[in-house]
Amino acid sequence: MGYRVVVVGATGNVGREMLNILAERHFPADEVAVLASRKSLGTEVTFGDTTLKTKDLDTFDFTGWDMALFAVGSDATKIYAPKAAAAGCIVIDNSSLYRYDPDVPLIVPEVNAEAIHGYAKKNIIANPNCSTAQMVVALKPLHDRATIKRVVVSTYQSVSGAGKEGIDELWDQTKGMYVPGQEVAPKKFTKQIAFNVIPHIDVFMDSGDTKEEWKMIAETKKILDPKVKVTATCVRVPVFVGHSESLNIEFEDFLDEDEARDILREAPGVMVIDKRENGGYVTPVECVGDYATFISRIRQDSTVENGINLWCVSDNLRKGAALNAVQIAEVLGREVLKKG
Ligand code: 11C
Repeated sequence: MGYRVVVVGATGNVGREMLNILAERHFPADEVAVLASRKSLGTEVTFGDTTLKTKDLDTFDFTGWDMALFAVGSDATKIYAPKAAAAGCIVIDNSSLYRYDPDVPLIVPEVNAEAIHGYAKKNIIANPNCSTAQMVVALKPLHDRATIKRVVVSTYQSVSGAGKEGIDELWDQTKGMYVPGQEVAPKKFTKQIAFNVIPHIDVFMDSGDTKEEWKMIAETKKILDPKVKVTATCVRVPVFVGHSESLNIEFEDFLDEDEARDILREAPGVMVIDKRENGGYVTPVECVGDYATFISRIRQDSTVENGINLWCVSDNLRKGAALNAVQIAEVLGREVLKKG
């Protein structure tokens, strides 16, 4: 016997990827329900070889369903996730609403799968921010070997992190640059994104950090180790899919660059492509549709006692969102629900 699975927000970019990945990985689902808001009601979405018609999130009864993968914003999550959880359906939530709640585990399966057992307090499990997910996959095996003290991360985040409106704005603005009179003014982003970069993602906090930067700090502490210090600068770049990160990592113990490369080669969820030659590294367009967190440019940082620099790229809609949520569902099935 398999699972009865709900995908909430099934018509969005992340919801569609969740369905693709559930099918690709042959998730043992006996039944899948796809839910959407009233305005997308009846829209058909693809699940493997079949087509499913969306049902109304507002009236759906979660009773008897094993798990619900939520890919809607925090406002809708606030209304419907507690409803699902109260009906006994375990919520795997992609929004930021529950991530910092001490009674909700925040899981990246390659890093802290064992924390899943904390789900029972609220029947909710949180999925991290995309930029955090790929970073902690890269950091975990290195932390286990040499204990990370501090990470300086600069991100190069694709417009799909800002949803369909972000993708459309980059596309329309880029085309508009070539057609006099059809220039597209910034709307989703605060400045022109075509042929530009913007050092601002999410709202500003009192500290001067943006919320995106704050999330990377808070989530890394919760998932990996509260003792690890992180400082981040998050930047939006004119790339459709795939977040990139430059990481400068300082360790307690010395870690040689060759050993770091060997450790990462063996690490779950990681693919090392690191040749010191033209093109011997991964760029975001090459990671689209893949599961891995790609690591390149691994090298010693000789300006500190125990430092390593590296470059980390991943599909933000997959490892950063839908894939991680499905991996959590797999752990939940294997370690907790144990059906079949
Ligand atoms: C971005 N990282 O690239 C954001 C998107 O907290 O789940 C995901 C926001 C989140 O804009």
